[in-house]
Amino acid sequence: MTDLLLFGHPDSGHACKVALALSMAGFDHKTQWVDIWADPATRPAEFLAASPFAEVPCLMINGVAHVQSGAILMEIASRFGVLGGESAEGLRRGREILMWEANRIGMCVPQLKEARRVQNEGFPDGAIEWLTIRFNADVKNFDRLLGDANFLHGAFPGFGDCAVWGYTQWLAVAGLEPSAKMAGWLDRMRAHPAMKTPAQFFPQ
Ligand SMILES: N[C@@H](CCC(=O)N[C@@H](CS)C(=O)NCC(=O)O)C(=O)O
Repeated sequence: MTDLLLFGHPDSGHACKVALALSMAGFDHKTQWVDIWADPATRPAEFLAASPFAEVPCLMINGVAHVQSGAILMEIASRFGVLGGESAEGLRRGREILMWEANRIGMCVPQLKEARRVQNEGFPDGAIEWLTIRFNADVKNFDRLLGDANFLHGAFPGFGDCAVWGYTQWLAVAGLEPSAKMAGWLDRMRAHPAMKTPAQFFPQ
């Protein structure tokens, strides 16, 4: 039996991506809450030894550390043959969505969420507008990627859907509006039986 331990925090969309994938795959796993707002040096020694940048998520698979949310999602899908990892086509689809998400949504939405939290303090003039313009382009491309399907992987959500969920779950918090297609997808994701709130994924 595979031993899975996920280090994370409810404020981390990157960690939520992995927690959702484990939940959707139905894998039993343990989680450990790591305080991402505290001085990194105060984080648990086991975590600091496993995560080179002291960042979450970090997934221990049979005691071996895996970091970087996209790489972890690919590991889960390909190693266990789940969430798109059942076929070469599903893996390719997921990889393409992961690269796109990391460069686009994963770049602007976390920043806009953080800007709201700190009331724009430290964000240079024009940064919010620029990030918002980028997000508006991302929404149009999300619509193209989704097409007429229910999920980015088709009839069922895959690891690409988990990646995009990570931060789009907080569009309202970031002061952003989804398109109608994206809103429908968010509703379907939220209604999935494996979905949990960030606090449920990472209880303290
Ligand atoms: N590229 C990384 C980003 C991970 C990341 O930025 N983690 C943040 C939380 S969202 C973190 O652990 N921050 C704590 C710190 O930097 O001290 C991934 O995809 O996993």
